[in-house]
Amino acid sequence: MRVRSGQRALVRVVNASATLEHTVAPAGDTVQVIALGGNPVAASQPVPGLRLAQGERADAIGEMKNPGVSIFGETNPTQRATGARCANSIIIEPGKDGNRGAINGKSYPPTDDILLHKGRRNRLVFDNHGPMDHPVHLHRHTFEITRLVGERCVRVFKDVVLVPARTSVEADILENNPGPALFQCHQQFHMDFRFMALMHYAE
Ligand SMILES: [Cu+2]
Repeated sequence: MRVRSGQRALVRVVNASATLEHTVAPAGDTVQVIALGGNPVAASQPVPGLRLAQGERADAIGEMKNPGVSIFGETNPTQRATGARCANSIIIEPGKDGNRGAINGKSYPPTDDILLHKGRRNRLVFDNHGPMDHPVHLHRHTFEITRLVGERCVRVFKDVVLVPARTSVEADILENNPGPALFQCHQQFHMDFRFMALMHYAE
C-alpha cells in the first residue's frame, strides 16, 4: 500500500487457508480491529497485527505513521517464503573448494538464478550462515531495507547492504529495470572467488 503520514486505511482480511493460521501485520504501524466475522466489536484497541485462524475474518483500520510504501503481510518468515507473500530466501554460506561464498549452495557459475516477480514488490531475505560479513549489491536496483539484524526498518533505501556474519537482513525490491542483473558481494576478494549470481524477472 502506498500511504501518506496520518492516512487511515481500512483492511478486510479473510484467512482463506483450509489448513494454516496466519498472522498478518502492517510494517511498523498498528491496526484497530473494528469487526470480527462481520460483527462490530464493542471495545476496539490498537494491536500490532491480526492472528487469524482458518476461515476467520477481521476488519481493521490502520493509522499510517510511516509514510511511503507499507507492506501488510504475513509475519512468519517460513510462511512468507512459501507464498504468503512474494519472498526469495538467499542463503549465504562459505563456498566449497576455496571459494569465498555460495548463494543457496552454489558458487558462480553455476548458481541458480534469483527470480523476481513482475509488477510486485519482492522481498529478499539474506540469511548469512557464514563467519564473514558480506556487503551485498544488486546492480541497477534499489533495496528498501525492511529488517536489519532483527530490527524493523522503514524508508531506508540503499543499493549496498551489509549482511553481518551469522545474521540476516530483509529487503524489498521493486522490479522496475528489466533484464538480467548481477547480484554480488561488494568485497572484491569475495566476488573474485565467485560470490555472485544473476537475477532475472519471472514472467
Ligand atoms: Cu562477501
